Amino acid sequence: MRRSDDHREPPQVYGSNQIELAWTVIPVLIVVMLFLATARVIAQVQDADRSPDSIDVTAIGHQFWWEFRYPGLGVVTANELHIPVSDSVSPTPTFLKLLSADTDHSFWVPRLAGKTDLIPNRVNQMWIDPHHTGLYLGQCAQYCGTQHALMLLRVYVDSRSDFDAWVRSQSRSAVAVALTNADAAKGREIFEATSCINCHTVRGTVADGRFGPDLTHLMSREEIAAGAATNTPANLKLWIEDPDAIKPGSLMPAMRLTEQDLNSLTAYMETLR
Ligand code: HEC
Ligand SMILES: [Cu+2]
Repeated sequence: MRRSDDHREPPQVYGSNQIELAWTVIPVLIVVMLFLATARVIAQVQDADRSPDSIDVTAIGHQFWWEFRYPGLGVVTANELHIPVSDSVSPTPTFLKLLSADTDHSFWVPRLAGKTDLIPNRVNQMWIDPHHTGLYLGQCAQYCGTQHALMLLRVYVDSRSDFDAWVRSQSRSAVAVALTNADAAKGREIFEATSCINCHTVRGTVADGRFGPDLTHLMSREEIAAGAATNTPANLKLWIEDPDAIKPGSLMPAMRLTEQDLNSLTAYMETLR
């Protein structure tokens, strides 16, 4: 209660330099620390340290499959990416350059890294650094058309020696087959006389199309059509007869071949090891 005869004002305080300095400087220091910590993490995430043993892969998204090109190693494959294992002592991360041949796709292997989109007319980059060998499953994570859901991918993380052996066999041209296997030889003739060669490459033959997967080492893959079916002779034959039976909406046409031609073509495909 105020006494009625008390007309004095209470002491007036006009700021405190000490307090103001403290509550300005301390938050500024906190922000600077957060900035430095964030910048460090961003720098680490954006660019891994390259080792002389690191490999580069160009991944190209297509409706509805993945093309993997290894510049410098002479390897072109599809849907099943092989990379060498890394370790924490001397990391050998793999660097991916992501492109698209048609529309937006997204490279997503949850156990290896977050998603990165593949955008037409744009080059995106990412790197992966797995420390355990094995098979890592992934899929396209950006809706890209009818068969977006069957645009799966497999990443095989191999030991260095397995990877080197894989590169050696993949960089070979298709072996000039056939002389021994009449059916396969017939199949090769049909293949080379049909529009298969406009869409597919088999290195060492006239086939040099790039619209569909490179078939030079087709039999080294466990699955066909980006994970739509396992790579068995029956599935291969069905695929060539009518791709829509396995993957409705795929961009490979049914070629309306005779039963005999289908058998020969399948026999030829099976020589592509
Ligand atoms: C108009 C282009 C086109 C023609 C012609 C064509 N293909 Fe394809 N082929 C494709 C495309 C695109 C794919 C990938 C489809 C997918 O996974 O969605 C494919 C996939 C394949 C596959 C599976 C490859 C893999 O690695 O999964 C085989 C095998 C194949 N084609 C064989 C043939 C044969 C044999 C012929 C000729 C009888 C032929 N193709 C004609 C476009 C074509
Ligand atoms: Cu896609």
